[in-house]
Amino acid sequence: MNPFAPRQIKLALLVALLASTACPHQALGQTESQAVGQSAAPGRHAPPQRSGVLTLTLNGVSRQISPPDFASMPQSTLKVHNTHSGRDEVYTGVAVSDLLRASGLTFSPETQSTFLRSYMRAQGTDFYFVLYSASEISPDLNTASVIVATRVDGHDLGDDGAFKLVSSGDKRPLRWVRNLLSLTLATVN
Ligand SMILES: Nc1nc2c(c(=O)[nH]1)N[C@H]1C(S)=C(S)[C@@H](COP(=O)(O)O)O[C@H]1N2
Ligand SMILES: [Mo]
Repeated sequence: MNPFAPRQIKLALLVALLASTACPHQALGQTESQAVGQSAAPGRHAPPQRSGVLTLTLNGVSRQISPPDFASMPQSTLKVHNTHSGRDEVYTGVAVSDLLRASGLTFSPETQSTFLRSYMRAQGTDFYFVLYSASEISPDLNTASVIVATRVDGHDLGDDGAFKLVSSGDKRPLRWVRNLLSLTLATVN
């Protein structure tokens, strides 16, 4: 049969059209670049997939941290003004610097050269992710606080999940990550 018969071409076009209209964002094999910039419609969040445990990865070694682990760590409080909601909020949780310290990473003259070119990638269950430089999350180098919050205003985080990354240094809450799933440290060579 002639492979270029008009019927075959029409069929191929139809198949291609159907494939392209299938919602790519629902695909399980979603790539990071597709996920970047995705966000819920203004004022409404996508149905949240709640975060349960946090995966902390340092030097390629991952550690799972659960809410009970968090409760046993030193608690930090962060008062911030959420310019998105227009409200003042008080978050409590664990400072990222304390999490990193517990995994062996602190700023010191010995770690300085690596530290200054390292960054942390914070990702939510919806694949939304942001970067912080290691210097930005170190109280030795920065006045801002960055915490993994587990509570806000005395109650749990609700739809924002078990964990939410919050920083006091940002003027807008764009790098606050709801339903935080992972924190991954990496160094630029
Ligand atoms: N997991 C996750 N966190 C996220 C986002 C997102 O799409 N997913 N959007 C960010 C953006 S762009 C903003 S403005 C704030 C809004 O947070 P709020 O709606 O909870 O106030 O959350 C940030 N954190
Ligand atoms: Mo936003």
